[in-house]
Amino acid sequence: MKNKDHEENVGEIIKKKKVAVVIPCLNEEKGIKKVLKKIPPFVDKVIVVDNNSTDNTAKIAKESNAVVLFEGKKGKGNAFNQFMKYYSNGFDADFVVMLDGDDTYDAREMKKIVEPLCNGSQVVVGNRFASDNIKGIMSDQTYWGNKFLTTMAKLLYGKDPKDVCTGYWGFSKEFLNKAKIKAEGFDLEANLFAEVARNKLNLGVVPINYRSRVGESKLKYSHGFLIMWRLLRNKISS
Ligand SMILES: Nc1nc2c(ncn2[C@@H]2O[C@H](COP(=O)(O)OP(=O)(O)O)[C@@H](O)[C@H]2O)c(=O)[nH]1
Ligand SMILES: [Mg+2]
Repeated sequence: MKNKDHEENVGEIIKKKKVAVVIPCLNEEKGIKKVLKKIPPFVDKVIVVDNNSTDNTAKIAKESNAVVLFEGKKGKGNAFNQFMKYYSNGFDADFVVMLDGDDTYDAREMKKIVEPLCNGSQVVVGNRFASDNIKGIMSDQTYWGNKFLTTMAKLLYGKDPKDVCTGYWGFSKEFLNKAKIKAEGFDLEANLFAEVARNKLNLGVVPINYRSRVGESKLKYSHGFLIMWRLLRNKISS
């Protein structure tokens, strides 16, 4: 009974909050269509940040009533910073959820990310390692690379993100008002985590499901070094 009351309470809180979703997207016409169909009804606004996709990503997003922001410089970090500019120029939201446009993260699970924000977490990460059959989805190299980067993040920052490279994040206003993101590309998530630590914010970790992507990944193994460097340089400069 207590749990049920709590569930209802969180549902009520979510309804009263303004929740926005940001999706960095480059040539994800197949994925974005699926993701947008799964966005839960409590979400007030969806923002897709496009980098001159050569396919129908922007068109599909606009047709679904998403705000489409344009970023000229390639990279997921640059796309996120374009959203940060939009946010600091007056776009108001209590909570912002970020996920990929490739349908690897389940938009229907978004409540799992928002719930800890309602309960006081200032940032939330979705942990893909809790997903069934994760080793069947990620190659061994990707799996162990992600494990290694997460251990490095934990050792350097004294805080355990469980999955530092996850693409499913939830942000509070406190975080969005304080975070300074220098990452231009796939070091974005490492930078987000470093900013949680630098600003001494509390981090919630929730188990999520993860599936194979639609379309082609832009991530290369060499990006592992970029992520390592981001973890190190932010630690050194903090
Ligand atoms: N706007 C924008 N989005 C990007 C860029 N690079 C990657 N993304 C998006 O960032 C998300 C994560 O990229 P993805 O290729 O799925 O990487 P992976 O999840 O690590 O395999 C996807 O939604 C991509 O479309 C970029 O240069 N610009
Ligand atoms: Mg992806």
